[in-house]
Amino acid sequence: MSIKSDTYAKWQGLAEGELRGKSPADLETQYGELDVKPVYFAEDAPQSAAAAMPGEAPFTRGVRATMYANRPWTIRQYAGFSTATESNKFYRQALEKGQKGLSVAFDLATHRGYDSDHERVVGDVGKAGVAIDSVEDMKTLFGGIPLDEMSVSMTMNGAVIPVLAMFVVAAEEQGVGQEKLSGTIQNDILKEFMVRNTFIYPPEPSMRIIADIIAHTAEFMPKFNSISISGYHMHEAGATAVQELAYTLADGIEYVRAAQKKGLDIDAFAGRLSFFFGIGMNFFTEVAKLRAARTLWADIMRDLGAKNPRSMMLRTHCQTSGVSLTEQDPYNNVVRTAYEAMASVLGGTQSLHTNSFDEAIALPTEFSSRIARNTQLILQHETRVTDVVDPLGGSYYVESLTTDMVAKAGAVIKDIEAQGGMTKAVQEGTPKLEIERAAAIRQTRVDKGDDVIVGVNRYRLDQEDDLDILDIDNKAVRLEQIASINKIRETRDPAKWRETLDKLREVARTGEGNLLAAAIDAARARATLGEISDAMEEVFDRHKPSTKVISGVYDHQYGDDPEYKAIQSRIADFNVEQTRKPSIYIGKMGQDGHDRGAKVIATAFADMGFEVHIGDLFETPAEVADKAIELKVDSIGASSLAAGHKTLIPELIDILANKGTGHISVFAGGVIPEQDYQALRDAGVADIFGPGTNVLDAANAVMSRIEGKLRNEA
Ligand code: MLC
Ligand code: 5AD
Repeated sequence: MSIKSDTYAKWQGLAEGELRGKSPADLETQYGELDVKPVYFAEDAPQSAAAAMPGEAPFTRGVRATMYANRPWTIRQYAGFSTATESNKFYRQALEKGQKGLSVAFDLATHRGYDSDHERVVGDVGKAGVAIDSVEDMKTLFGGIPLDEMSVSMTMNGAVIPVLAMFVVAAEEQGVGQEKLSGTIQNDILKEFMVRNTFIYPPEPSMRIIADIIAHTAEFMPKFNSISISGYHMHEAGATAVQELAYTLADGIEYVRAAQKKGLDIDAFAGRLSFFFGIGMNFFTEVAKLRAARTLWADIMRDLGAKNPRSMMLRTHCQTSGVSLTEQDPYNNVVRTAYEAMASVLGGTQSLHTNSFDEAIALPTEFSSRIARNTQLILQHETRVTDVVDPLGGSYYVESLTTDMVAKAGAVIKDIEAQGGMTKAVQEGTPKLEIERAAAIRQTRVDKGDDVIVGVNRYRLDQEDDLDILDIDNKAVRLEQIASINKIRETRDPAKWRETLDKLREVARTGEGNLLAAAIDAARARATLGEISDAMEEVFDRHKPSTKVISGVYDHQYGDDPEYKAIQSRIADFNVEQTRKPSIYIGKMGQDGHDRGAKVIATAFADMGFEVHIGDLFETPAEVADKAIELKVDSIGASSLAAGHKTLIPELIDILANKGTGHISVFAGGVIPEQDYQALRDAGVADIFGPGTNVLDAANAVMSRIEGKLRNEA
């Protein structure tokens, strides 16, 4: 919104006196789609703000009349690693020390519907979360935790049917009926196709799964939130605040429609839809984003036919931003997280995860998770921000930003709807590309120093201190998991097992009956996660993503920048000398779907002049080696963000050597702890690019290596 009135003109006059030749307009700024002035007045805020009531639709000021004055948000730290036994120990300790709700992180094998003994998950078991193969694991995970009292969130999307089924059966065997379960399942598949990439089935059957879960929970699990419609991962992938807001609510509309199509009355399920947003460093924008989200959702739901005010409430979990945190000078991350937590709370979140300061390096240790949890405890108990409802309500700036975001995101949603809705948009891939464009722009701003990151592109330390990090022995976890899967297979009743899986397959094929209900029976009969998932895959198939890369962002943002021109002409010279471009294969191995980094590198390198081949997600080292050899590339960039690097990258180098193609240089990039650098170098990795690496520096390093190799051969 850009109101430039008499008051503003008067201020401009005063400002000019201080600016010594600069114009007040030079102080205006832009956050993506939002134009921001250096000062706001009453006239910038909408009139309606003056009387807006918390606890009343459209809930701009919060979903409860009393908010934290009556009950603070839930401190809900997302965690999970190694085995169910280890994670259970961690949860119980966290709850003793002030955490209020649980939030389970599963490993990538589980996410993608593979048992721990599957050949495609050798590097992933127990790494980025806890490994769950069966009901027995699930029972261990919640041992000593009364599931009728503790609300449990589970971040699960692809393998949502077996995981929720196993949760229900684990509770049942604890003596807790499903009607008593409170918690949330993420169950948000559209954003998986867009950014998070832990889908299993194609979009259509995936949407049916969601509708089945909404139907089942609405009937049998009234206290359980059937979905957590998530913008967080878009945020992490580089989306602007307006994109995050618009795409998330547009996803929400699709889920409501999918459930309505199943014949459900909107007010029967809408009160249990929940949301999830990422909260980054742009403090006031993030506060306004949550206020705008509530405002928009209430309107959307009314338009979709909701009558009950509860159906119009946007209740949300928030997580502080992982991408805003740095590998360099990592204790700075404590400060960043605290500001982000404050923004989440001033925005009115219902539940919050604060990241640990070692986020950009590894999974949290006991120490770093204690600090993260205490960040929230201090906020709740010491700062007094909980005493007053929506304390920023009425701030000219915040109200104006809120209105602006409602308008901008509202327009994007309208546009998506006019073109056929979000499922269609996701299938066409447009939102994904828009987010990737925003991410690439953001990266160039950081590389050029336009956006300051303390300790990375400014005030960098000469010498970084060592940091203790959590290291998981995934080989040991895998062996342990395989032993327990084998035990289950030996001890279960094979007839019952076969019968329940056949039934599940039939429900999938005919569309009659509920997939979750059928899977609960299969879980009771001790079918494993992989088996339940496979039964559905036989009918639904496995989704094969296609990888598109945008181009031109680096060229556009850098223009005539001398360093950029230098690397471009270095590559152009190579092209003249060798009569071909230097080439790189960007590979993502294992079940790690975090592809923002890989996409940014692919875009940037292509703009600079490399021949870039980007691999499919989820390849094995052997598949990457075969493609790289076939394409005759000079180099491979292996991007790893889920801790599989120590297993997968050495394996890739071995395969290349065994095939007589050891001349292909392998680079590693992503979240790789300093402690692992030597082992990777010993394995033959040419260079390692951690978070915060300047992309131009990386390109120069790759060029040096390629040119060096050619010189040696000559
Ligand atoms: C709350 N209550 C009040 C109140 N405030 N009652 C009276 N006065 C007040 N002021 C009541 C609520 O109505 C509710 O009861 C109960 O207290 C609990 O409060 P809540 O606000 O609903 O909180 P909570 O139970 O914590 O639920 C929050 C939620 C839920 C709705 C956002 O969906 C949730 O917990 N989500 C977490 C999702 C999560 O952890 N995701 C991690 C993703 S990590 P009632 O009866 O109304 O329910 C990830 C990373 C990755 O995705 O990629 O791997
Ligand atoms: N334990 C704790 N936090 C995790 N995250 C991801 N996996 C785990 C885990 N196993 C957090 C990180 C990451 C975000 C997606 O969730 O903050 O950025």
